[in-house]
Amino acid sequence: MYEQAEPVRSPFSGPDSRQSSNPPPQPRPVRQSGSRGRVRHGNGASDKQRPREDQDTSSHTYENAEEAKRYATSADRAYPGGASGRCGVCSFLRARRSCQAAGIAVLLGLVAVGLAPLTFSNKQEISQLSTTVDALKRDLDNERNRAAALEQRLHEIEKTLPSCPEGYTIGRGICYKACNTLKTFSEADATCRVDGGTLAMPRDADTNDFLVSLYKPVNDHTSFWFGLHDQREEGRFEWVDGSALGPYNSWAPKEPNDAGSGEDCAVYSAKLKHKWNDQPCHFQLYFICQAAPGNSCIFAIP
Ligand code: MMA
Ligand code: CA
Repeated sequence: MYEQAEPVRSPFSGPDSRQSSNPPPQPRPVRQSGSRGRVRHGNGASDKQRPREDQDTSSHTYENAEEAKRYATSADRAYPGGASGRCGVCSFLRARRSCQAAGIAVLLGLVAVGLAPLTFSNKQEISQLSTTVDALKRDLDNERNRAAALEQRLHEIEKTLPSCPEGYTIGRGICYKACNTLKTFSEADATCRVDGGTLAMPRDADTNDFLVSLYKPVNDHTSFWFGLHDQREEGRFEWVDGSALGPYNSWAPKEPNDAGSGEDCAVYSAKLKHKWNDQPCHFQLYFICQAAPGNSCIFAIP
């Protein structure tokens, strides 16, 4: 069995109680490589017999201790907690933090310098837009005022213009009225003349469309007389003012056909899709009058 080795003693430690006199204390023995027993030490004879390797090992131990001390000192410097290197580490860390802070400050400064023109530019644009919006608002107000003034002026002018007889509606500068009383063709025309007008004479498509839209609300499933006939000569239609029909007409298909015992007066026919038809003039039907604005007998009476 191995003997228990003596504890390692530092060359700086005090004299061993067992070795209070020379020779000076030796480093602790180490196991011989390949030896079966323990090498005694502590006496000169044994030490002299110690192999060189053992002495080297002892020297290493001493150097290691020195190195450990140096290491400890450097470790103290490198890591906080070490006694002697703490201030150095703190300084290092402070320096690092300062560097980082300085770097961040520089970056922020650069960003601020870069953003400053943009901010300035945006402020300028916002200011310009705000000015434009204000100008547009002023323009809008002015236009509203102008429109209100024009509307007022229009109402004043309308009051001075000749108006249609009561119940008539103006279309293309002429007054028209759809009457829902039953009359023969001649009775109807006579009634219109009381208002200073005649049966309606639609000489163009626009006027025709206007008349259809006028009488439909009065009645859209019957016929309305208007001022066209061929009573003087069969097949030669003329307006009630004696003028010829002209190029425009709105006859329904296969009309005028002078059906039955004769048909010489014209109507708007709901059953023929509001197209023209010729009918016997003695039929009692609704009718449409026309009158010039301000030409009513109502206004003509002193
Ligand atoms: C009725 C009458 C005529 C018209 C035909 C169309 C039967 O007669 O309104 O004037 O031409 O219908 O079918
Ligand atoms: Ca007919």
